[in-house]
Amino acid sequence: MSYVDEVIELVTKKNADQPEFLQAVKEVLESLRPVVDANEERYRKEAVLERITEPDRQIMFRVPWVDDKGNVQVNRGFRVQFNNAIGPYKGGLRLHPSVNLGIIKFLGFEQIFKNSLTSLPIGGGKGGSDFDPKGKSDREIMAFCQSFMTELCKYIGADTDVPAGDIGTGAREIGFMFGQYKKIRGMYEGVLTGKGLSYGGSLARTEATGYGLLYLTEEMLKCNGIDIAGKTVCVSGSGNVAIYATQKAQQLGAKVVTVSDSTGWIYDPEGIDVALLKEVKEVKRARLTEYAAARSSAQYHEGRGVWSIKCDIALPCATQNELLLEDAKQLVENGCKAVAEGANMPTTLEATEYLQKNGVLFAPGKAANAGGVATSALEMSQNSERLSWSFEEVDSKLKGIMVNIFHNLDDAAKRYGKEGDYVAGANIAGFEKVVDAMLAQGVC
Ligand code: NDP
Ligand code: 2IT
Repeated sequence: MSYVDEVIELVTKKNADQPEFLQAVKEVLESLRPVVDANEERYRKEAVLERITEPDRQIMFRVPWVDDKGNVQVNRGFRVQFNNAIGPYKGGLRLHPSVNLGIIKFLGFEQIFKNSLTSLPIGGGKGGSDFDPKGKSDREIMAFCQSFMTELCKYIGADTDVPAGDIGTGAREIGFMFGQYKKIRGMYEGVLTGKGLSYGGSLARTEATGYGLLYLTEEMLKCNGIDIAGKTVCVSGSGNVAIYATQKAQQLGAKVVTVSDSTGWIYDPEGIDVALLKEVKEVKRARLTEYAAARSSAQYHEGRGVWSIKCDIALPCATQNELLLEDAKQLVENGCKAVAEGANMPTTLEATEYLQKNGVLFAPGKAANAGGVATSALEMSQNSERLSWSFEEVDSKLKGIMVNIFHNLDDAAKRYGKEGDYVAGANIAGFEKVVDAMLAQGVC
């Protein structure tokens, strides 16, 4: 049995109850076959794959907090510190009722390779809680965040592990967590990224994931002879990533005609009104029905359905496994030319394979959404030198990083005879740097 097959079997046995983690591991290891086969003896001897698929540590803790009725609520908190071969652990905190250890492990595992692709010195980690921020008052959010940080602060620090936002964690939550860290540890340091601008945040971090997604997509299209201007785009989600992806797509001359949330979706053939979307989602924290009520060209539909709309480019920006095989078939039938993942693992393995086999350009999340964490690393640099850079400076660095990521993965794919397979390219390019560092540092 090949080394890759052996490790897939081992990881499957050890983590049978974690389907998302297994999905992420299989996708990565399958596409690493050419690299692993070429180095099989050394990698097997050093147990490289066993080590990279097992987190350095997994922290789980109780998060008690008092709701507005005076009742004590208890949630479960997580931080998975996966791999710090190339830098301190770095990755977001997800607050969503679906959160469990397997989901945090899948996200932490992906983060290792994503962070390596940015070319910046950051290792992989992820955390969060099964807390549901929906419908909670600001005071309840603060109570939860303070309790969460009271425990988490024992394990993180500017040079050890630097959390940030993800689903359900935005500027408000980062602010409450930063305040609690400072109070307990007595240290004013860049322990979190995505901070507000008045206390150490970076300009352009809010926009970075969505903007970065479009910078990479534009470069991928350009290298394949396609101009993004004039193209029709379907976006899913309506959170941080979706909003700024929509904004940048429109700045580049494309027309975005859909967005969605967990209850329904909007088809707006005139093009999404970003200012209105921001008002509904960032300010009012309301449902998309409010967007439809305020705009006559918009149609609101219950349930899921954005991938049924004809488009040239699809940008899934909501959550994992939201673009299924049947959606991929529909996109191909409608002439879709490119899919770039703003979310983490939004496309199932079968859907990815179908898109690639049918000639759709496919940019995987670990490359396409790396602009968020890359700009977080730029926030860390600014915190270290106690300076803040202008929006233009951060944005131009972000663009350079995204263009560079595309060329690195394109080159890696070509080196292993997999031209145009950007999934393999991203995994190989991300893996090579981490493994080099792991081998140099010995068994640890
Ligand atoms: P937000 O919380 O800002 O927005 C999430 C959006 O996705 C909302 O519209 C939400 O709808 C929808 N959504 C969430 N869960 C589900 C679900 N189970 N089913 C259907 N819709 C859902 O999060 P972000 O925009 O920050 O994150 C979106 C994706 O991008 C995630 O996969 C995240 O891991 C990834 N990502 C985020 C980065 C960042 O910097 N923020 C960086 C890189 C990747 P509703 O409002 O109804 O819940
Ligand atoms: O998935 C991701 O890359 C993020 N949620 C951003 C992580 C970060 O540290 O900025």
